[in-house]
Amino acid sequence: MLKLYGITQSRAFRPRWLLEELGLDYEQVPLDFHGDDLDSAAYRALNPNGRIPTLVDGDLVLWESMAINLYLAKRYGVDAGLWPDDIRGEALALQWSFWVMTEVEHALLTVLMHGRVLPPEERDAERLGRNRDALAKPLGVLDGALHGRDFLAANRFTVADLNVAAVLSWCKPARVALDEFPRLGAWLAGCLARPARKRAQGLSR
Ligand SMILES: N[C@@H](CCC(=O)N[C@@H](CS)C(=O)NCC(=O)O)C(=O)O
Repeated sequence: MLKLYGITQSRAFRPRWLLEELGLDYEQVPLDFHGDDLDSAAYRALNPNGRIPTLVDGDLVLWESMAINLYLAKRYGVDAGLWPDDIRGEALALQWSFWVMTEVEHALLTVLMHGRVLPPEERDAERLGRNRDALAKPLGVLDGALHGRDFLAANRFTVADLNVAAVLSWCKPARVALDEFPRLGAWLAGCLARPARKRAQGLSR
């Protein structure tokens, strides 16, 4: 059986959402990034980075949330339509997955940490403002890409949408308003409304 290491309140949410979309049998091993769960020799043998998530599928051990999802979608998601049908769609799935990690993730996580998560005395208003401002450009790029299309890599929801939406799901807790990006806002709401996303996060609605 597939094994996913990492609590859902971490980047392990990304593969967990996809596993729910795929309807596969999997075991989640809820290692936490708080405390010393990730320091054990047994876990470091799987993931020498000491980070979550890690996926184990038979003798394949994979880390990096986007790589895990691209693998799962290609290996198990063709029939479900989660992997694009042609090389053009595959290229777009790679593009958007790399893009969200390099152009969005760091700034959005910084806004989340310095706006909401860190204790008030550890928050840095300058970093918060700078990273909030830095988000305007990539969010505008995504909004523009959704002009005249409903999905990122095919004419249906695929792993490209899931990977980008999973990162952008931090917008709400980070209080990043999307009013200026109406197409992005509507697309994101549609992605996050999927039953598999709610199951992955244990939400009923
Ligand atoms: N690029 C990695 C990042 C993984 C990562 O940083 N995970 C966090 C939890 S969300 C973690 O394990 N932090 C523990 C630490 O940094 O010590 C991915 O997307 O999988």
